[in-house]
Amino acid sequence: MIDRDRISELNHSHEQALAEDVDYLAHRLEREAATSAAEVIDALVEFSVAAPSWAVGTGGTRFGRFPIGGEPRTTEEKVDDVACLNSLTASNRAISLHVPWDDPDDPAALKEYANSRGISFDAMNSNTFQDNPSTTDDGNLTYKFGSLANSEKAVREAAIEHNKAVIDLGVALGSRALTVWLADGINHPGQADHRTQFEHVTTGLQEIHDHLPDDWQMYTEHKPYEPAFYATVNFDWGSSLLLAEAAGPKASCLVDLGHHLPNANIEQIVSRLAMVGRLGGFHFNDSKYGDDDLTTGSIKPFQLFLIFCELIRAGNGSLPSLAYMIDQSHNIKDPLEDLIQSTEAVGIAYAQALLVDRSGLTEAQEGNDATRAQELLQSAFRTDVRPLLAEARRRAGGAISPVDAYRLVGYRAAVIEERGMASVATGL
Ligand SMILES: [Mn+2]
Repeated sequence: MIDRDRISELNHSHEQALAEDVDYLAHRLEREAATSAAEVIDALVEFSVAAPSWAVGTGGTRFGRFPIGGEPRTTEEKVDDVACLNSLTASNRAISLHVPWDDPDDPAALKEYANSRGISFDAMNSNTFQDNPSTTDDGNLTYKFGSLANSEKAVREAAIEHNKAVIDLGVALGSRALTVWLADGINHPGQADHRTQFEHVTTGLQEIHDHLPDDWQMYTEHKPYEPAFYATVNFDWGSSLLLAEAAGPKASCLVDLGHHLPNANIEQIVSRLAMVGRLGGFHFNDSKYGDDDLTTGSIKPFQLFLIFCELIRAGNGSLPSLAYMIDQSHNIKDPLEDLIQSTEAVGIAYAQALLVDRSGLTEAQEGNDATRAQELLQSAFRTDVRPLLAEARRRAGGAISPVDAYRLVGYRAAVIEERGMASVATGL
């Protein structure tokens, strides 16, 4: 964690300019927007997007990995990195674990460790896309041909047991949700039967759902392809919805922004899932071609804005309480800098969506005034709301300029000193 006094010292040189920017924007919004600057700042102070434990290390591609140094060696060190991130952004108050990449021996101690640093545990992620000796009977079973969809009953049972164990671990950590993303699928036409695979997954998810405590949620996360390149069992939002509905009342769909075929209208998918009460949460990232895991908002910021417009629509003017999480893999940048930028992008889209004149938009829609509707959306989207984000961070004890502050405090150099240049995060 970065000392609060050090952050306020770094904020000092930005404070005058920020106050002027916020003042200017407050006057403009009062004149032009449906929401005041004060309301947006309050909403941003409350907002938190979880950071994934696997994104604080350097990700790679199948062509290699270029470690940055000082990468977390343990789950505790991943928590330290997220605590550092949160001390700067004041909006990453939870970490999402991936099991067994993260498999603490003493969950109570880990919970205590994280909570003392202001970090709680977001949705747990079960991993059945690779063989893990602890969950595949020490190598006697393999997920090579799938987990919940596998043709062998013993493998399906091992995958179910693993998910139940992840729930139990999450309970000990204070988490409230399980996210199930499955690599299960088919690489070669004819290799397996589409319907049989889907029925196996449905049965497995029902069993896992029955293991959820009363106050838990389960999220089904779809993805069109990769690592299965011909057919994936849970390949689109329709399959995800069928699985969530079949699994039970605590199941809903998780939308990963990179898990759609090119040009899919993700905001419309969000609208549909929210309409039927099965929208569970998000994995934020951005992409140009496929599951590129690029910095959120770096490629399609307008899409991100339109998604938040649908969320505000679903919440009748405010953001619904869903699981909001970043899911990215960083190959070139310092992972923490990239998470700062992604967190900022999510906040910008949220703030801009709050500015939309919703009653004016409804009026334009009912009058079939497409021009007016576009004016209203563009007016919100073109507003530079960054001063409101900076002000929200400042009020919550974070940094006005978080990337600069991160560099000035020398966090990366300090963790390289402590953890070494060759440290590797578990799971990477
Ligand atoms: Mn994801």
